[in-house]
Amino acid sequence: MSRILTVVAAQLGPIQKAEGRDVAVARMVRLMERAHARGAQLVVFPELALTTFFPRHFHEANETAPLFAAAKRLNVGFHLGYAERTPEGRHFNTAILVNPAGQIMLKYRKIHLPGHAEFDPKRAVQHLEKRYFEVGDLGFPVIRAPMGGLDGVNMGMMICNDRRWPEAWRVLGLQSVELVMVGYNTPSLHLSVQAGAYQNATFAVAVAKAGTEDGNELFGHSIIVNPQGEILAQATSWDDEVIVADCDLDVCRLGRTTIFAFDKHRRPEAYARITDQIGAVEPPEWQG
Ligand code: CDV
Repeated sequence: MSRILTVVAAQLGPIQKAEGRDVAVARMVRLMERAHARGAQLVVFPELALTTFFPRHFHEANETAPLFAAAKRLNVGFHLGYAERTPEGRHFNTAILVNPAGQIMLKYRKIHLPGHAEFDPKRAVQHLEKRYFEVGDLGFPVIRAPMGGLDGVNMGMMICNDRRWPEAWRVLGLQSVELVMVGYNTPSLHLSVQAGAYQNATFAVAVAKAGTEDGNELFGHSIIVNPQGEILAQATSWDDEVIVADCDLDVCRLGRTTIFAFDKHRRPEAYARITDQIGAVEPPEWQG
């Protein structure tokens, strides 16, 4: 029996600094409607989807109400990246997974924050994620929850730069993830999504903010990838666009029970450096 979930990557074109979050949310509602017309059961939006990439302001919950209403009306789940401010005033680069009833089923806070914390006069373009956000404190969680017509789908998330780190994928893989959602604002790179999906026998949907945003090029190329690491669908524009794939989640079992049967083949006793060490060290010199 197959377990098919129809997943849509809802790529967003650029959101300029002057553009209000209400405008971005209205664009996202239209994308959700287009996704629904293509049979979507789960719609995935990019990282920091409500604003231009650099978060100079933080979202208020009520501004996303139209998204929750559209999800209910269309009976689709969605994934949304946004800049979170907690009641205590802490800031995180966050993604949530919401079911059609509007319940938040999973929250993830970005762990790998690229860039720097202070203004760098040598850089033409600043990347101040370390200034604006704290390192995520929720680990890399996976939840098994109903989605589409399926009783249980194992879903996890990462955000943009996280996808470049195999450790992030493996932590999700070790929780039997079947669908990884990745929102990004990036100038480059698919390989890590294809490799991560393959090495952990999971589907992945990687969704871009695309085009020229506040003078900066964003890569686009949103993709949906299968557990063989093959691209099932890819965006072709630099604008708002939906791409769709029917993901048969039972396909994940093939990799998991053969080449990547973790319980049979992993050798954690040889991996200590991964958790004991942060930076690389030099190898010993050959004394021959
Ligand atoms: N939003 C990101 O995390 N972007 C980073 C930077 C380095 C461009 C990335 O890895 O894509």
